[in-house]
Amino acid sequence: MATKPDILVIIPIRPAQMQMLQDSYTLHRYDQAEDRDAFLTEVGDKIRGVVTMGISPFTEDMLDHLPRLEIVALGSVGYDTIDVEACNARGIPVTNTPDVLTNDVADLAMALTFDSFRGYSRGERYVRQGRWRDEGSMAPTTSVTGKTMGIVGLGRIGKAIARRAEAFEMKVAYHGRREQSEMPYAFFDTPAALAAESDVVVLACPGGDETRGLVNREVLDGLGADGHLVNISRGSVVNEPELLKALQNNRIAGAALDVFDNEPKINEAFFTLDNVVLQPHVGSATQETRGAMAQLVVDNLAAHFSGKPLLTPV
Ligand code: 8YV
Repeated sequence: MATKPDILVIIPIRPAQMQMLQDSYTLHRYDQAEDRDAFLTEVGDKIRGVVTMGISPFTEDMLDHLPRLEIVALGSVGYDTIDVEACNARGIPVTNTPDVLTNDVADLAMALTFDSFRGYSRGERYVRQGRWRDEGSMAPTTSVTGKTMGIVGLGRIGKAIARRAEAFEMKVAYHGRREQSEMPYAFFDTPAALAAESDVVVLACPGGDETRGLVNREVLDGLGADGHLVNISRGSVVNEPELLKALQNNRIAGAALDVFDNEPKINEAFFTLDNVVLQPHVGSATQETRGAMAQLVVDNLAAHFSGKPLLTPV
């Protein structure tokens, strides 16, 4: 019997799919190692595949420890922490999990938009704290109908958000690397110009160096005192100290965030603000979608090790 290929698990996938990996490969649990550097040095020579996600660094230095590596299979759509260029330069393909998470992430973007405008989370706190009983009705909030949503990054997820926004009778505009003239939405060539025209800016672009700090003071001031920011992309896209200042001084109306700098130990200044909605990075976190994402990891590895074309190479 042929020996099972050795796989390094940097971030595990769902239990059912981990079991499938266990059946077909010899797994080396970097995620459970006490001394990770020593572990990498110890097992690196035999590793042929890596399982990880685009929220954990995978660097050229790690590649140097993996001379027989053939494939990196990500359990995420994002790959901003993965040195894809260095992998590809060594002929190592990287796979990710597009499409299967699009609807869930777009749903969260809409839910956050509604929450920021209509104050659902705030309302929930208002009821639980007995304030409805003691103080009477909560102050009216802001309607979503007819407002303009500016989407940064009109990729698969951005387009799914746009379709939902249209169904809620919002106007849609966007900023991205290039204009997509086939799309029926207004294009703005800078995020600040988009923000100035938008009631809510929704971030749906990839993270990484290209978009780092893209939402800066100028963009926040473009949104203005009635504007909202929704982020379902990566914390790195926002200059977080500037966002905090804008929220603290009510220079924007509100923000609804699924992603942050330094997750999960996020800046606790957010905890004290009433004009921000906070979620623990759950855009794709449904049973269905996380299962489908994990299955793509299994299927991409199976395709690779049986000499078939990869399903979803980056
Ligand atoms: C998950 C994500 O948080 O796919 C991504 O890029 O950010 C999310 O779907 C990720 O898979 C880690 O759990």
